[in-house]
Parts: sequence; C-alpha cells; structure tokens
Amino acid sequence: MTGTIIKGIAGFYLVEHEGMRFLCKARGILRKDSQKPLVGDRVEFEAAATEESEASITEIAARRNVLLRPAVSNVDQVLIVLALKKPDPQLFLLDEYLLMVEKQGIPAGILWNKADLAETEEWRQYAAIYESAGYPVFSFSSRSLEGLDGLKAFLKGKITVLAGPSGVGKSTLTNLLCPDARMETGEISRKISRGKQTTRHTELFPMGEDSYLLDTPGFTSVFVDADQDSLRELFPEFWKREGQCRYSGCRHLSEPDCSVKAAVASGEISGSRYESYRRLMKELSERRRYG
Ligand SMILES: Nc1nc2c(ncn2[C@@H]2O[C@H](COP(=O)(O)OP(=O)(O)O)[C@@H](O)[C@H]2O)c(=O)[nH]1
Ligand SMILES: [Mg+2]
Ligand SMILES: [Zn+2]
Repeated sequence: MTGTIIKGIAGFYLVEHEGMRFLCKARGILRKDSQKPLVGDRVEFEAAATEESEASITEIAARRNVLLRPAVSNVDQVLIVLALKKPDPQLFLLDEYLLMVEKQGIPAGILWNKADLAETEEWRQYAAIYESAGYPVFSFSSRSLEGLDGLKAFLKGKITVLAGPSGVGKSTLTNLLCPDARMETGEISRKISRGKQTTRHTELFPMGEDSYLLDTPGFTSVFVDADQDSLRELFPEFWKREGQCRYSGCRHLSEPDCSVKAAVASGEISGSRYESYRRLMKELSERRRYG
C-alpha cells in the first residue's frame, strides 16, 4: 500500500492512507541504506492485519523537496498567513517570508486572515499588491467562515505549510480544517509568558482528499539568504522584466532606462514591494560589510 508519513513517534512513523492510520516501523533495508523517513514522505508499506497495529515501511518514494525547519518533505506550497487586524499586517515581513519561500523554489500563496475585523476595501488593497506580483491571494475568517470555499480549493490534494507571524490565526485555521488537530491557540502575550512553541514536533494534519496542513510557530523576523545580485531574482514581478532594462545585470536602483522602476512609476509594480527590495538591498550591503 502507499501512504504519507504524517508524524514520527519515537522510532515509529504514523502513515496515513485514505483516512486510515498505520503505525509503521522502517524496514531494516531502509536503515541499512541510512534512509531516514521524514514527515511528508510518500511511502510503500506493508500493513499488518489490523489498523493501528504495527506495519512496516518498505520503500520511500523520491522526494520532490526537503525543508529543514520544519523537517518535512514533498511540500507543494507554503501559505503565508497575515491578519488584516490584530496584529496589523507588516508588509516588509510578508515580503521577507515570500523571499524565503521563493529561495526554496516552492510555490507561495498569501492568506489575509481575520476578514471579520476589516472592511473589504482594505483587503482588496493588500490583495492587489500581491496579485500584481503574481501570487494567489485569499481572504478568510475563522469567525464568519467567509472565503472558506476558495481556500479549500487551494489546499485540495496538496501538502501545505502554514507560515507567518504569531497571533494571525494559523492554529485556529488548522483546528478548523483538520479534525485531528488540537493546536494551542490564543493571544500573543499569553503564549510568550508560557514560553511555548519551542518544542513543537512536526506533524501533518490530514484534511481528507490527500490534503495536509502543517502548522508552524510564527517568526517575527526571517533571515533572507541571498546576496545583492540574486535578490532581484526572488521577486517574480522583477524577474518577469529581466532583459527589458537598458543594462544587463541591472540592479533596478539608480540605473537609467530601468524597466522595473518604470513599472513602479506606472503602478504595474507596487511601490511597497519595490521599497522592500531597496531596504533589503541596503541591509545586504551592510551585512556584507560588517557580517
Ligand atoms: N477575529 C478573529 N480572530 C481570530 C481569527 N482567527 C484566529 N483568531 C484569534 O486570534 C488569536 C491568535 O490565534 P492563533 O490561531 O493562536 O494564531 P497563530 O499564532 O497564528 O497560531 C486567537 O485569540 C484567536 O481566537 C479570525 O478569523 N477572526
Ligand atoms: Mg499557532
Ligand atoms: Zn532595471
């Protein structure tokens, strides 16, 4: 049978297959080849007679990708979650998250959450910035459930990692969509005082129809692993215009006849995205000088 590893438990692996769970050991042959199974792995396994009794993984399918933190394979997409209010969105941080995902070569989507707290016009403004950059954009509320259908369609059949700052509603969303998830949710201040989120294990929560969610703790800052000459390649809307600037290798800063700056001036590229680029270019030059 084939299934997906959703969790590791002290040397065993919980494998999901069409809504059923099988507790599996890795066959000796895998251990001999020092192939360590990972959450997210699509595996071949031999089931024991009854569900939840011991079965064994005999083969791990070739991985399409591997993330290190969290340790998970075969991620189809990362959904970056921001709240429209509480906490207010930080676009620079969102852009940093996007760059991190672009760097891994994994498709990204953006979810504007807590739609119940904001006016539709507010979210349309944010949505426009990122739609023009080429990202799929959604809005949702765990309170009113508006946007649920669109979101479900986006998640269907995929392994999706949820990322984004703390307090934006990632765990609430996970609990809502995944019957098995019992993630802790709550106000930011309470969480910090309890010092949680550090020892969380990696677990994929099945949503049915071969769809899985991975909730992650929030980061308030992100390390963008790029240099000044590769940063622009991580902005899809800049990359699209590569070759249209007067100078090849144009950094889109003070060069004349720059297609990116022209697109910013005409509104085709959002000013806030371009500002994030400039700010990061500056930070990267300082990192190189002092780092
Ligand atoms: N108004 C509103 N509050 C929400 C929504 N989703 C989550 N919350 C609240 O936001 C707080 C943080 O949620 P949580 O899921 O723990 O955020 P996480 O840190 O991203 O996992 C909790 O108090 C939730 O009840 C929503 O759609 N609307
Ligand atoms: Mg959470
Ligand atoms: Zn340029």
